[in-house]
Amino acid sequence: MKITAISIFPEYFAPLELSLIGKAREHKIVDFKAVNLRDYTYDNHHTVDDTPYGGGAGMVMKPEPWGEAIDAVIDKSDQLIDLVILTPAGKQFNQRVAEEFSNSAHLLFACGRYEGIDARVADFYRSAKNVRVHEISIGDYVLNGGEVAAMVIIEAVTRLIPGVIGNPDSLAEESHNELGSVEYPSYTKPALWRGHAVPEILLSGNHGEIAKWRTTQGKLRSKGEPHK
Ligand code: 6GU
Repeated sequence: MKITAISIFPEYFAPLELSLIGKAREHKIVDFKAVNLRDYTYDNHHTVDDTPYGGGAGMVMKPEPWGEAIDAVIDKSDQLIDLVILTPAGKQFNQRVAEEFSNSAHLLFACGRYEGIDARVADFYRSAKNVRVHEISIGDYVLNGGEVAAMVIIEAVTRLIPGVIGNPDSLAEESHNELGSVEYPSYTKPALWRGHAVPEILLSGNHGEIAKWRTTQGKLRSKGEPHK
């Protein structure tokens, strides 16, 4: 999978060299590249934003640098590109979307700052060949820019690619694979710690009863109730 992130802060993506995605890159499963949006400006000040039409507070990112930067990525690619425009007004990211994105050949993240990217950028690429546009938010709160959101999505998506996670069984069992279910609580040795014992059922060796207990506990947890 190719992953490209366009941003005015490409250094934000340095941690992707570490940990999971680091491994995925080493094994050539994921090819990540951060692109500096300012490389696609032509004025002396490398301007990427301007005041909003219609008035109001804040600044809007100009469409021209975005168009140039995205075109440069598209022109170098012969694959279908999933252009992910990060905006708090987008569709909320979840595990279903992560699974969809994990099948992409090329994820291209447009990380906006300020009051977002001129809306015509999304409109333009919606009618472009070989591009699918996704406007995505990672939750109901406001971040200063899409960079951290892109990192969240990259981590959620890349770990679903075969070969990125050491033990694929840990993918099959984990939280959110079924709608509304959240993972059951986990315990390891010692069996008694600071007066808190591991639930007896887990020591019973009865795998049928253990599976039932875990389902119940997972459901309690997903309602925000503590495990019993
Ligand atoms: Cl994708 N961007 C920004 N700026 N804020 C957000 C977000 C994205 N998702 C949640 N809040």
